[in-house]
Amino acid sequence: MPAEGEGYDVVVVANRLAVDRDGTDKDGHPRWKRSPGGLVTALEPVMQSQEGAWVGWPGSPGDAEDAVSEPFDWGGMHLVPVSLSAEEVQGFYEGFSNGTLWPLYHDVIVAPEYHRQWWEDYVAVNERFAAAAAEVAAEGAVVWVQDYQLQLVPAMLRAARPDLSIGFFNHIPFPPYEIFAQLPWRRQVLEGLLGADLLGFQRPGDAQNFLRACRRSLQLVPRQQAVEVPAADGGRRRVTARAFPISIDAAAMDELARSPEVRERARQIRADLGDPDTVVLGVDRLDYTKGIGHRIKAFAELLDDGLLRADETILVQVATPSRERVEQYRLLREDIELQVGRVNGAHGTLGHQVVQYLHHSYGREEMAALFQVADVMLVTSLRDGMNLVAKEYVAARHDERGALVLSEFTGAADELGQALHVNPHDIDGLKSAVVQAVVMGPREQRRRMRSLRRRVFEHDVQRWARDFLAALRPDVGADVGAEAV
Ligand code: GDG
Repeated sequence: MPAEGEGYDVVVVANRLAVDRDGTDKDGHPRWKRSPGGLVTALEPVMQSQEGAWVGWPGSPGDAEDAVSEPFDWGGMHLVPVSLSAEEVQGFYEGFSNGTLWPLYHDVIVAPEYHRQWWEDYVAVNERFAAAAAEVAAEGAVVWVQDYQLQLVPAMLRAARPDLSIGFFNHIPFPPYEIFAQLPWRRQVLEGLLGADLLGFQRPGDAQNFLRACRRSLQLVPRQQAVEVPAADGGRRRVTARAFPISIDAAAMDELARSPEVRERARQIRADLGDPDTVVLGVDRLDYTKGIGHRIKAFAELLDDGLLRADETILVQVATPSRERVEQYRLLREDIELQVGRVNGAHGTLGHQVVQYLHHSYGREEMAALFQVADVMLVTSLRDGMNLVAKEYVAARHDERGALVLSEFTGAADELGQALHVNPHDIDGLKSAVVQAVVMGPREQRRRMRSLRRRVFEHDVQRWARDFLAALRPDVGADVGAEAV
């Protein structure tokens, strides 16, 4: 524990730091830029107003030449890097997090691998994150742990620092017990999570799955979204598990999309695509949970059937490179690229590819422009905690045009009732929804888009952070995004 009167009142613990490395300045010091993504946006105001620290991995192995291991201050936050060796990156991150937990928690779309060495790395790295948080948190601080990579941190932290208020948010689904039960270390994971006071999940069903797992595996009886566990002082402690659906910084996306540069870029993209009647868009990390193959299959069949015309329609698929050192992701890339090649081979003409496949990552401006070009947005995840892309599309459509096709297996489907909901496994149903979206008239687009926008703007990421922190510790929650209220 820090000396009396020292330390930080709010501590976020996440796999990644809030900043990304941006080269080195002329004096050889590391330069940093803010990480993209909603989490940093949502938490920055509370971090700045409340003496906040952020604990996370800087993104390159600790034994790399340019590794950073000393804490530093940046953008009004205190940043605490946690070093991982190259072996730990492999065992903890690529292995246990992305080769075991990710597929297990996404309904075993691919088979999870169970390796005892990966588990040992996961435990060791979670210990390091917990120790770093324990060292910087002030007496009675709030610590908010993020995501499936760090499920053991709550209990480890509580053992070291029973004075803290500990929250945890799971960004991905929590699976039904029948699937979770495969995990050889299921008790340890549940006990790790139960170190928190408040556990946040994307959907109510995820929270229920967690509570059912506690009943089945630990014989704890849930009551009113909570279980009671033994406390260090010999008494009982309540652990609450509830849904707090995450969102985006809707106002920021709206402002970006309205900017003259982005609008001009949207016009240019449409012209570069040959001014087709209909642009259909997909934007995803190249991940097997996102149903990219299902969407291309449906699109290809619509071309085969003559229900879409290759000279009038284009599918733009941005597939952002992701987890490229994990075998399943390499195989997925090969499958998708083969599929794209086949469709273009069958339906393309000289100078015109009907599927524009882009294996790159783009800046936010380009994303906002692409959203405005898209007459139809396709989100066909087989399983997805929330899916922020669906919400970003809505926030970018200030013109109230466009149609969103949305998988019912996303958290976003619970909130976005006016999207066209699909079961991506049902290829015929998916094809019908795409056709319905393509032919949807402007009046219906507007009616649906207005309702979608209302939801996304009222439930933005600032509200998500405020609601969570207010439930964990009302004195802290009141400050989050206060200027936006
Ligand atoms: C996990 C859960 C949950 C993507 N490519 C580029 C780019 N992106 C941005 C998107 C969006 C974010 O990345 C992806 O968020 P998603 O929610 O769609 O999906 P995951 O990465 O799987 O996120 C998910 C989320 O955590 C939050 O809790 O919703 O269910 O799986 O913001 O726009 N951004 C830029 N260039 C790209 O090429 N700038």
